[in-house]
Parts: sequence; C-alpha cells; structure tokens
Amino acid sequence: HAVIRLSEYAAPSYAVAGVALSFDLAPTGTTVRADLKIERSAGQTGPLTLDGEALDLKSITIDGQPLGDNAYTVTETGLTLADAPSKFTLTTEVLIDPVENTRLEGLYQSNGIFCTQCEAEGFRRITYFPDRPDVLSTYRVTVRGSKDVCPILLSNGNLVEQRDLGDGRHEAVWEDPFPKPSYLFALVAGKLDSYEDTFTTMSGRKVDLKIWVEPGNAPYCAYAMDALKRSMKWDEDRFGLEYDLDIFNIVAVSDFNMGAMENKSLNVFNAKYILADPETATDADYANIEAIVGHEYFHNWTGNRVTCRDWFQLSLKEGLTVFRDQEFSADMRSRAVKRIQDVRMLRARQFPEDAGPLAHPVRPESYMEINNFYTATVYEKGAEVIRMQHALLGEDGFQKGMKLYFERHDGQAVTCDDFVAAMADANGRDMTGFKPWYSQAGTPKVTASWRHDATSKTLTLTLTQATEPTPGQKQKQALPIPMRMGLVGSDGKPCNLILDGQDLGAETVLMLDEDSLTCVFEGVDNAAVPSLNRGFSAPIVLKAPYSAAESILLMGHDPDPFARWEAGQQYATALLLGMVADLREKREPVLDEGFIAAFGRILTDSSLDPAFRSLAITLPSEDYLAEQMRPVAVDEIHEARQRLRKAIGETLSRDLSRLHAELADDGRFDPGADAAGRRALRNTALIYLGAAETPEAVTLAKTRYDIADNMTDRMAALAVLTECAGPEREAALADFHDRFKDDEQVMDKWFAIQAMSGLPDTLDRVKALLDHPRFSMKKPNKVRALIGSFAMGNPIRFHAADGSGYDFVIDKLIELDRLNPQVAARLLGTFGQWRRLPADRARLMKTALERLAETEGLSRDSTEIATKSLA
Ligand code: HT7
Ligand code: ZN
Repeated sequence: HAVIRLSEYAAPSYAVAGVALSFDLAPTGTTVRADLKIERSAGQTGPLTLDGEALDLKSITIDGQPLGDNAYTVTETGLTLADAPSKFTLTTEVLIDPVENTRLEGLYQSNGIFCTQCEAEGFRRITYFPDRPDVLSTYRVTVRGSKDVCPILLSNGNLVEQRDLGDGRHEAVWEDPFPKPSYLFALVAGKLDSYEDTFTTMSGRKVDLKIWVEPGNAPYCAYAMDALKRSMKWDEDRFGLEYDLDIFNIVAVSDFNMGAMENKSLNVFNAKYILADPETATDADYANIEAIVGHEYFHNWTGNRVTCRDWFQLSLKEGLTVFRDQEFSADMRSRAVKRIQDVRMLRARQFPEDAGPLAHPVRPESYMEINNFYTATVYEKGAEVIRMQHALLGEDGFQKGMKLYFERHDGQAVTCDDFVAAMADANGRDMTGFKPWYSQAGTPKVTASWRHDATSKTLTLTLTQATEPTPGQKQKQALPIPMRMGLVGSDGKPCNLILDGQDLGAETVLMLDEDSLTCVFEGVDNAAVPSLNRGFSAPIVLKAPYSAAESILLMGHDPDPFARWEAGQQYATALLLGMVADLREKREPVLDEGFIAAFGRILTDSSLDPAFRSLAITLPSEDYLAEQMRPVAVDEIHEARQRLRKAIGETLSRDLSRLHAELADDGRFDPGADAAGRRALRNTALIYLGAAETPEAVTLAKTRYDIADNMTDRMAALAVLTECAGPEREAALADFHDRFKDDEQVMDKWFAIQAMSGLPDTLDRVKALLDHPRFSMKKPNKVRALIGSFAMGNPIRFHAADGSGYDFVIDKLIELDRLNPQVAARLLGTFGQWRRLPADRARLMKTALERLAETEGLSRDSTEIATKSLA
C-alpha cells in the first residue's frame, strides 16, 4: 500500500467547472450518470486521472462522442484519459451496489434508507471524479427513485424541481450554488419523517430547518432542533457568521461510521446524536447531541466555505471546529465543567496516542489511509492549538484573525499556514514561532520546581520542557508553552505576582519557549504554592512536586476551578500509584485519610456547582493511571482504585447518603446543565455508596433502578448493579432488555454496560451477546457498543492474563475488516499499547496483533495501524 506525503503535494491539473449527477436508485443496482465540465489548469500538461473504486463503468463519452477503447484506461483505483482536450464535458455512466456496501463509504443503505458518506474519499465509490478537497465545483443533482420506497429524495442546496415519472417513480432536482469539494456531496432517499422549525438569521432571512428520521422517531428530535437553533444564533453572536442558504436539513441514520457529517446543507448524523427523550437518553447523551449538532453546523463556515487544500490540513477544519463547539458548549453550560471534561477526554484519548506507535503531528506528514487520521490528535490536540492562539491574541484579536481568514479565503481550499498567517497579519504579530505546534508530535513534559526564600521574600520558579522522540521524529524542539499561573499563599489567599519589579496582579501567563525558564517572584512573604497551567492553558504533562498539604491547599483554595480539580486528580494519582506499588510488593496499601477528608470537603461544599463537585470527587480512570507507569500493572491498578473507592464510600457514607437524598429531582425532567449537574452528583454519590458492594448498597441501587424515571438515573443504578453478581443484577438487566428491546439506540447501552463489567464471566457473556438478534457485525454502533466497549472500556477483562481478551477482539476485528475496514482499524488502535505491558501480556497482545497483520487480504486501513503498531 502506497504512502502519500505532504511534501509531494501537487496542485490539480484539471478543474471541474460544474457537475451534473443523476441517480436512478435501486438497492442492488443504482445507475449514476455524471456530466463533468472539465478544464485543464493553466500551464498543466499530462493525462487526466479520475479516482474511482468499485464502479462498474457502463459508458463514457467526451462532448457526447463515445470513446474508443484505447482512449482511456480503467484500473481498480481510477480512470485515465491519455489525450484529453483542454476543455470538454466528460459523461460517464456507472452501476453501483448500495446493499453490498458494508464499508458505509459512498452510497449505502441503512435500514433501507439510501445515504452517502463521502468524506474523506467516498465520492470515488459513487462516480469517477478528481476526488480531492482542492477541486471545488457547483453541483446539480437529479435523484430518481420509487415513490413507495423513497418518498423523500434529498441532496445538497435548494430543491429546484420535482416531478412524477409515472410507473411508480418520481424525481427531485437539487442545486447547490456554493462550489464545494466532492467530500461534501450528499444524497439521502427513503421513507423518512420530519421534525420541522424555522430560524430567522441576523439579516432577517427565514431558514427552513428539517430533521429527517426513520418513521416514528420525529418526537425524539426536539432537543436536537433546539440545539441547532441555539448553534445558529451563537455563531452569529460570537463569530458574526450567518447561515447562507434558505434550507438546512439533518438526516439521522442508524448505521454510520462516525458521529456525523457536515455535508453542505444536508448534514447526516448517526441517530444516537439526534434522538433523545428523558426515558432513553442520559445527560451525557444530551450534552453530546448539543455539541455535535453545533460542531456540524459550525463546519458550514469552518470547513465548507473555507475548506482544506489536502487531507494533511484536516485539522484546519477539525481542530478549529472542535474549538468552536467546545466554546459553544462552554457558553451554553458551565465553562469550568466543560474545560475539565475536555481535558479528561484529551488525556484519555490523545495523550496515549501521542505517546504510542501511532503518534503524529496535528498536521501529519504522511499517511497510507486518510481514514486513519481522524484522530484525537487532529481533532482534540488541534483544538488545543487553536485555543492557545486564542489565548495569545485574546478574544478580540482572535476574532480579527477569523474575519481576515474569511475575507482572504472564502470559497478556497487552504492550509494551516494560511490560518496562522491570517491570525498573525490581523494582529500585526509574528507567529512563526508558534507553528511547530502543528508539525511536532508528542506531548511536551514540563517539570516545575520552586523554592521560597523567607529572607529575601522571593519565590523562584523554574520550568523545564522536554518532548520524548516519536516515530519518525527523533529530535524535538522547544515549543512556545503559554503557562497561565498564580501563587496561592499558605493562608489560601492569592498572592500578587511581582516580577522584575512589575506588579502583574494575581495571575499571569508565562511563556516557556526555550528548554528552561526561571522566574523570581518578589514580595512573597510566605511559602506560597504555585498554581500552574491554570485552565490547562497548554496541552502538556506537568510534573510538579506538590506535597500532600500543598495539594490540599490548592484543592480547597485555588481561584481557578480547573486547577482545583487538577490538584485533586494529581493528589489521587500519586496516592493510587503508591497503593499500586504496595500491592505489587505484597504490602497492605496505605489509605490516606487526609485525602479522603479533602474529597469530603468538596463533596459537602454547597457553594460549589454540583457538576463540578461530581467531577472533583471522581478518581482518575484506570487508563489514566496506566499512562503514568511502565510496565502497566493492570490488576493492581484495578485493585487499588476499587479499594480507594470503597474506602471513600465507607468513610463518607453519611454525607453521601444525605446528598443522595437531598438532590432528588422534583419529578419534572429538565435536560439543562444545572439539573444535569445535580443528577451527576447524586449518581456519583450512589456509585460510591455502591462501591462497598454490601447487600444494602445493592438494594439501594436496585431500588434506584426500579423507580428511575429517566435514563441517567437508570444507567447509573444499572452500572452499580452490573458490578455486583447476584439476582438483582440479572433482574435489572432483563428488565432493561424487555423495556427497550425495540429501541436500537438504547439497546447499545445494554450491550455496552455488560461488556464493561469487571465480573469474571464478562468475556463469555460478550461472546453470547454476539448471537443476540439486535447485534450485527454490519452495524458500527453495535460493534462499538459490544466489542469496542470490551476492548476500550474494560481494562481488567480485556487484559486477562491468559490473553483470551486479546484473542477474542482480534478474531472479531479480522472478521470486521472484511466488512468495514474503517471501523475495524479504529478499534485496532488499542493494540498499539502492547509495549507498555508487562512481558507476558505484551507477548500475548503482540502475537494476536501479528496474527491479524498476517491475514490475507487485510485492508489498507488495518494494515497501516498493524504495521505501525508492530514496528
Ligand atoms: N468531518 C466529518 C468526518 C467524518 C468522517 C470521516 C471519515 C469517514 C467517515 C466520516 N464520517 C464523518 C465529521 C466531523 O468531524 O464533523
Ligand atoms: Zn468535524
């Protein structure tokens, strides 16, 4: 499989001035006719090559004239015309098979609905085309289908014609006036219900909003529609960006490789990110719906109006749009809570990626399969890189940069450098030094040390940075690290920061842009504690030698809520790693009462937002702890965390029980952030009470399950019960199944919760669930719920000492690779961690991975992940 390199980028030799497509839809044999107005670009010579895969070419003409057999060559990857004229219309007719398309790229069927997924390179599975993001065209699309099977026919842009064709068929013609790359093309056709509303833009234009769903699901669209209208308003208010067409459609389908897709005016969503009501969706589901509806809508400007020159620039649209959706959620909900959740996610997904065999820069330099680069680095670290620019320039400076970016590049396909240049030029700043954040992989580690001198009343802070080598990048350079910080006095009060005689107030941003930086703060008359990287101002790992007392001081008094949370997490991490060491040495682990008391103070501090309290008293995950040690002591980490959870549950049981009772809802479900925060704290209390695994705890969880009137509470109770073998567990799982067996989305929760159970029979149960009538290897949500949750959400059972977890997952990934390589490769990434494990497990995991790598006919997607993971 060939490697594609950024350094080999060449501009396209032909432009496509206009595209007319017509589809005759039939499940196993859809005909696609394409009329392409092709023009050779100035100064370009050479043949015209169009991408095309899995297409059955039926006819080809140039300006209406059939081509002789020698005039073109068809291969498995495309079509080449050796002597194409400089300006002509190319017409092709191909036959494709949507039913056979289990890859879910190109045109496929989801529960009988025709739909497309073209990003990144799916359009070439629909017709022959220069399928690259820097070829922009206007599209006119005619969709024909049976009135019975496809009463609704949708594509991008405006509906310009609609007619009955007789013989039970009809057609619709759609025109999109905005030039777009092929990856933003979309078509949907089928039996769909709609949920409708309107939005009036800031210039007074009325936009028709429609969410299309499988029959019967329209009542579950209210929250998504509300989120869409709030997104449209927020983009106007915060970024001055207005929607540009009179119609905006969203379609929710059950089978989708990712979360959603921003096709121009026809977003396609995984139904789990649209459908919600209190009985079927958790608060986390509601928050995801808001974030993803926002994300796809915001792409209309950051991605669609200004797109990527090539796929190496993917973060140009994704990092920026994630930053925008994070800001949207922060403005809609609690900013502090959102920041903590985003950092948790970054640490859970991006930090391990950056430290493993698949590490790559935010702007990668090469790839074998672009689908493998829709990663946490491109998305989440990319958003952090934008966030740092926002912090450097301030909100006004950043908005000036955005304005210039759109003035310069609307309607173009551009690069990350173009984005930084707009930011720099709009603010009269030289940002060259910032660019290595795009090109250097790996997470910088910043080590802090400090010394207070009572005589001179100075506190000397030293920060040092280093980045470990990553595959293909041995040498690392110092990056510009903006470190927002303050000093918290031993009395808990913030100190004034005086540097070089200058009073900077209570907080400043230090710029660590060399290997090391030393600052001497003056007038510090007590042993103040540095509070560093407030708000997670840079995506780094911070190593700071806080004592237990200093951590407790910051947990209780840091004015920055993120830093308070972080102080607790770092304290808990140190404590748990100490317990792990004890367990490995067969010593009784030491449980730190001071730590539990500090947790207790946060738990009962009613001046704090309940959502924040819930996060602040949640221990770091097993995966996060595993990241902190080599080799990873899988069993001891699990054991230490369970013991500490149990000790917290027992020690704080009175406060936990009281809070659990006090925080009860008034019976009316409100999906808003405040009510969700109360439910979060209440359920965290329940989970700690359940950690004791006593008969009383099980009874409490079962009662909570039985009387739950919303999915958040029901799932929290079920999560406790699934960890406790016994009749209550089985009764609750059976009840859940019977209540929701007809609901595709909710059944994913049922699969996932069982796959994540720490009980010893989990693997057997997961294997049995493969035969459940609702499970299908052809449905990505089901695969992710059952196999993905086992591999990624159940460290103790996935890493079973006999290798049974690895063997099971690899067997299923070999099977899945033949059906859906993109989803298989994504799950395979977890096998890259084998080097971090103790020798026995490392050998078992590596052997399983090698077995997959040697499989005949393995896809390019899985080959790339397996080869890099084994290298
Ligand atoms: N831009 C979209 C990415 C996406 C995607 C990529 C590859 C294969 C399937 C896909 N479905 C969606 C989604 C987004 O980031 O907004
Ligand atoms: Zn996106």
